[in-house]
Amino acid sequence: MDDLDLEKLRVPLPMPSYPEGFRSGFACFVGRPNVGKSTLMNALVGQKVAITSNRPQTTRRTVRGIVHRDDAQLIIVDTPGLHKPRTLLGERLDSLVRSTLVEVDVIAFCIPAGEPIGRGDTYIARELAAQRDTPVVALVTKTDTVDRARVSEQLLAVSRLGEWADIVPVSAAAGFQLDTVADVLCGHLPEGPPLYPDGELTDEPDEMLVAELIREASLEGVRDELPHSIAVVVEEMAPREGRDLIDIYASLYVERPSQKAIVIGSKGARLREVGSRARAQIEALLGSRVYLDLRVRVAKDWQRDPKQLRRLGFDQQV
Ligand SMILES: Nc1nc2c(ncn2[C@@H]2O[C@H](COP(=O)(O)OP(=O)(O)OP(=O)(O)O)[C@@H](O)[C@H]2O)c(=O)[nH]1
Ligand SMILES: [Mg+2]
Repeated sequence: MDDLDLEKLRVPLPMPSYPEGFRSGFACFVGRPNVGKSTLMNALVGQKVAITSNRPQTTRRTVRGIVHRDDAQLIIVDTPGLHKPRTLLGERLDSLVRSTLVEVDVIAFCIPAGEPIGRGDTYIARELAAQRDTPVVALVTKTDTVDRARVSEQLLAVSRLGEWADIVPVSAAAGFQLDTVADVLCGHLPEGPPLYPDGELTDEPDEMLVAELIREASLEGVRDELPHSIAVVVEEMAPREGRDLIDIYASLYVERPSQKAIVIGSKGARLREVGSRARAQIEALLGSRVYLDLRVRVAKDWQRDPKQLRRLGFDQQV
């Protein structure tokens, strides 16, 4: 997983010029699973840099998305949803979020408009109150799912939950208040030059984006615990000689043989569907035709096994 040292990234690029008063820096999105953090980051960036799904715990790594403006460069660090960890993977994700919080200029705490504030939110609010040096902005997300009265109620409830630098209602789906969110977050960044080249929307390597797109495709239609059990690794990715085609060899890991059967489906039908959904997304991302070889493998109980976690790339983050 990510080697998270944002300080290393604070090296200014040799930019020819940037306007006086230009701001740049990092905002971290935190909140319970499934509250719309990744969807909101994608909407602000203007491109899908993180996968999303209606399954909790979709995001498992910190993903950086970059918002370019005339007056600022805002680097959003999307994090895995915080919840009570039940596995070693869960614990690692939890500590990943904690280590991210101390490195950013502003924290955005996401709470959905349509759900009552629960124990999970209270727990996170308490954690954030301990980050005394970093301003926290509360974002009430998914406002399109409820009526205006409910949004007002939720704004009030959130204001009682802690001390916030600002509270902003927003809907990524409806494009409501996206500029306001960006304005508010940029207002908390220090003055300084851009940290990423113009137009760069993420610093995720292509292999990682591809693996995530395959995982996203595989989440559709699976139930219960299975989404948690799926991990994807791109083993090899290279342009085929003399052809406008990229060959991608990827492995989709599950934890048990019974899950393997589910993912593959009757006569391989499900796996073929996942492959073609993923391929369409990957071709759009890479701007090239793609041959995707997708194998399903079992890595027994990988979420609880330190060795397997390392193999699947979840070790460098703590
Ligand atoms: N109606 C509506 N749905 C939204 C909005 N934002 C996100 N969603 C949906 O909510 C679900 C969760 O979105 P994600 O962005 O994956 O949530 P997350 O907070 O990143 O979840 P984790 O990565 O699991 O922590 C998805 O099905 C999204 O399509 C919104 O503004 N309006
Ligand atoms: Mg997410």
